[in-house]
Amino acid sequence: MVGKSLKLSLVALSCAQILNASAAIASETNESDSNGKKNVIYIIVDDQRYDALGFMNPLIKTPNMDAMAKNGVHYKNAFVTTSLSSPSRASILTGLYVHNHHIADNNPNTAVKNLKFFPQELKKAGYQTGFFGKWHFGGADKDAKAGFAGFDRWVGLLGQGDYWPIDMMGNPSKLNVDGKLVPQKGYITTELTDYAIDWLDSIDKTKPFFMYLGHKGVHADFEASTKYKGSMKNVTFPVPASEADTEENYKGKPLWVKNQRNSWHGIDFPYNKNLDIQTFQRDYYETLRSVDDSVGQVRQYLKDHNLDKNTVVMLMGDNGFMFGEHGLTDKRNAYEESMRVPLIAEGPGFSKGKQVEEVIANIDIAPTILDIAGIKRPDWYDGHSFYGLDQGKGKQDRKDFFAYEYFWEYDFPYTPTIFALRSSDWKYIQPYGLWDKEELYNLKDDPKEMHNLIDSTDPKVIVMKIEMRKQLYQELKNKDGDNVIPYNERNHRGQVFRHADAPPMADIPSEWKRDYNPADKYHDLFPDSVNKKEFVEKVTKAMQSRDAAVAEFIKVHPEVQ
Ligand SMILES: [Ca+2]
Repeated sequence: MVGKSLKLSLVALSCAQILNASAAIASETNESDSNGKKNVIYIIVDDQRYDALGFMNPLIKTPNMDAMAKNGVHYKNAFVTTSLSSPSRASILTGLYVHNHHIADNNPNTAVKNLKFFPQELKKAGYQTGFFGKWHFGGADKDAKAGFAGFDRWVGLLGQGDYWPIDMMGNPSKLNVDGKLVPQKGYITTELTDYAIDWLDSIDKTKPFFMYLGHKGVHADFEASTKYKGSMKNVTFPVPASEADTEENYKGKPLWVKNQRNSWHGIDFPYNKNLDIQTFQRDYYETLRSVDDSVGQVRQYLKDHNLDKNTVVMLMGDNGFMFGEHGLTDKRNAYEESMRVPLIAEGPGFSKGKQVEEVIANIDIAPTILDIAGIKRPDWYDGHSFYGLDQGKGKQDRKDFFAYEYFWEYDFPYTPTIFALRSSDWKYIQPYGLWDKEELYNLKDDPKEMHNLIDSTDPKVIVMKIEMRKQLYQELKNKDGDNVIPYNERNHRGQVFRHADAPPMADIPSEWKRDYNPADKYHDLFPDSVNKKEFVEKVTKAMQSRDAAVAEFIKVHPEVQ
């Protein structure tokens, strides 16, 4: 088995990173936590992509999230190990990869009953615990009541919930409040915040608390509050260079990527609508502004009640979101805009105004929050704490890579099962179960993933490919040491519609095209290596002379019948 770090200088820490870390140790002092246990507020925003932050994108406004980053730590390289609500949220609450918690998609799943959630550990340690908003995995949100998953107080959406108090069937929307269905009264982001602040007001301030605030915003279809509707009408967003349907953009890309353009989650037929992606983005960022207001209200409450010095506030997206990159919308795939999320933390133990470069994943949230609460990391966790990492602490316990896994859904059949390994500088992607291309990107040189290096003949790149494939396979083993693919019962055809004026499907890659009896027909059945070309030439030559050798053998050994 390969060790904690990919054994190549290509992924080693740069000198600049080491210097930054040393400077951090020298200059930072923690705020006092002498008042006892620290409180934690974890805010999870639905589908917030990594750069949906005002300080990263000057076209948008998130002043309260920006203030958090200024007062805390911004983890620049934060990711989810599966870019889909249910699996990602299950990973956040259990500290496990999907292949260990088994919540593979958004459908109901009885596996949810056997999982151990980190708030249960907080509860045991004397924390008051409150859940507000979107749970959305395993189907548990309908039956949940106070006590479920370690939460004393439960105010949950049913499924995805609704922005306004009318559901998609035209009926009144309901919230699950401690096991009772209660009518939703107003705009969901505001209402959830009110419930959360009422709870903060009601709890015993002499005891520690943990609050999980899971917003519906900013999930599609985006519906901004009346306060912000139309507030971005004059904004024009840049179009990603990878969006155009050009030969250059799809050179080296898997066939499924081009084929997904004309689908529910593709730029040519998004949600089967004639959708203007500029308007779509404006709606997204207008909707995000109410979420940002919510962050502001929570932070203000902490300040007003003198709780800010002893309360960690952490903000994260549950997955990224694509606005046309590679011709795609939505999420699920392993490209950066899909799997990368915002992550900011402020409060006791976190530096002020610092950026962390190290790779962090959603499986690290549970051990980190337990660490903040002074609780030992459960030994079954896949993730590791990043508390103190901004000051150089705990680096030895962390890997500089993680596995990405997405399991094919019959609902949205154009995105295949995808396995990937993301290190600090490189990404290897493998589609599973279909005849298509692998991908390898040097993210340092190619952050937008435009140049697939999988067929590179550079020996260093070949070694990287081999190493990353091996490491990925190791990382995807479950607790029993098996590589297993989970799946759910199928009950419908899925979103298969394509627009009638479909452009042609992706062509077979030119490097795969051959005439009859190609000399290298066994090339791709031999393991890859730096010397593979010479090896295959030798083997091919030997195999070509095989028939003559057999004829010679028969001639020399007439006695063999
Ligand atoms: Ca989501």
